Amino acid sequence: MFDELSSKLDSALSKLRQRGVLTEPMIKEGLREVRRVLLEADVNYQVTRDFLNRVQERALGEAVIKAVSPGQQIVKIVHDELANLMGGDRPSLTWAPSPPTVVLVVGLQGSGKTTTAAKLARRLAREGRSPMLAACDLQRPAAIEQLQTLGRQVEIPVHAGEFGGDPVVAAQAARDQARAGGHGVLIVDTAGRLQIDEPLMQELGRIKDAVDPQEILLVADAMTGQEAVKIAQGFDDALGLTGVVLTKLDGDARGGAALSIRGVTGKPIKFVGVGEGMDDLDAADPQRLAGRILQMGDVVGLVERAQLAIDEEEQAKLQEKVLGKGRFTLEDFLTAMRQVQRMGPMEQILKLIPGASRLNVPAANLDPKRFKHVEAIILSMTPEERRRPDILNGSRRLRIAKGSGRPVAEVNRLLKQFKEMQQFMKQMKGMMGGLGGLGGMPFGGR
Ligand SMILES: Nc1nc2c(ncn2[C@@H]2O[C@H](COP(=O)(O)OP(=O)(O)OP(=O)(O)O)[C@@H](O)[C@H]2O)c(=O)[nH]1
Ligand SMILES: [Mg+2]
Repeated sequence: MFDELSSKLDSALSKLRQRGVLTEPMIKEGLREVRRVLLEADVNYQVTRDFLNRVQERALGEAVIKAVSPGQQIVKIVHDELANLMGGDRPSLTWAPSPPTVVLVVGLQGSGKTTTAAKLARRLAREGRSPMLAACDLQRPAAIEQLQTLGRQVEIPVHAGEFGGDPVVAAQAARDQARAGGHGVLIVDTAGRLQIDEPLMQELGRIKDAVDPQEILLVADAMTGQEAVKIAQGFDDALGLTGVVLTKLDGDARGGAALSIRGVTGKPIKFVGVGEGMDDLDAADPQRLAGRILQMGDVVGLVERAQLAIDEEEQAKLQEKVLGKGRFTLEDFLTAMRQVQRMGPMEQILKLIPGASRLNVPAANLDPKRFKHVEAIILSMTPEERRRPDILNGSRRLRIAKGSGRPVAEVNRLLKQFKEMQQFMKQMKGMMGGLGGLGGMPFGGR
């Protein structure tokens, strides 16, 4: 998978990796080579440009980690940004509030729709979703048979429409049957064409209207590179896709489709086909895909650990402040906040904290924008003010408000929250006598 892209990226980046010191011209030179490699792999021009701008910005701006070489740090940045190109987080399917969830599988002829439908059914069966398949490609008798055969192979029931019949009627009947049979998911296989044309889109549009699918997945052949991106755009314009399944990644696909689809269409790759077998469908994990493209897992892991170590150092210092003798200042507050931010989206972190869902934190307070505002306010203070917020009188607050571009009321609110937090920490200190962890960070409830 992506063999050529991998080895070329490797040689482009290994030059950077080998140097002890990296100057700006060296970085730019190295990234120019990365650019060439990406374009050769048929990655969209605009996507490549944005990608390199982000990498360069980070490479020039990021704090140097002493434990690793600058080149290794760049490898990690490239890795992260490759994953970001493909969406960053692992995408999931949307489930209907009342079953069955309908998944419409669409795509051009020979892209792998029927195979993917059966693979997906097997996958979802293993997850306990009790799927059913619907054969709604009624143009060729062989198409119906193919799905029936695959259905038997993966032991999933198939509702087949009648050869030459109306696929809309067949899809509706399949949905009724799935509902009656208590199936959790209905996967609808549809007909393909050689290219996007009006009759196909109209037919798919009618099926969509009739069965109201939660997911419309485009199955696209990764070997076609940029062409797959164009096809995805066409299908999205006509139907509104919820995601893409890239097939034939086991072949010598160059990577262009995988790296461009999300950037150009905004649609996530949800699964990837990696072979003809019924188990050859992987959930598309951008981190893992990035790892496969950039086969430098050792370097990425090394930098991650070094970053983690820095975080741990900071955290130990914080903990000392919170529970030990030190005084918790606004500076520490900022550090803590940045750490929390680095962990990922607030909602996800909250899910990990037992009982946090009951805290009823208003959604607006979890907004990363709010973090930015708090950061701007604290950064507009002098170091003295950050350490001793008591000196912040009215005129100082006004100056900070102007400096940060936030209303005075917000400055006041932050200071009030900070004070509450200091008090809370004092209590904790009393309770815990210096033991235990940092505890819950306040998420800025009013
Ligand atoms: N190597 C490989 N082959 C695949 C993959 N997915 C599908 N194929 C093969 O691609 C060919 C076409 O697959 P189908 O599932 O029949 O494609 P389709 O989109 O349903 O085709 P039509 O119904 O004719 O439009 C078959 O030989 C599949 O085995 C994959 O991920 N890797
Ligand atoms: Mg088919």
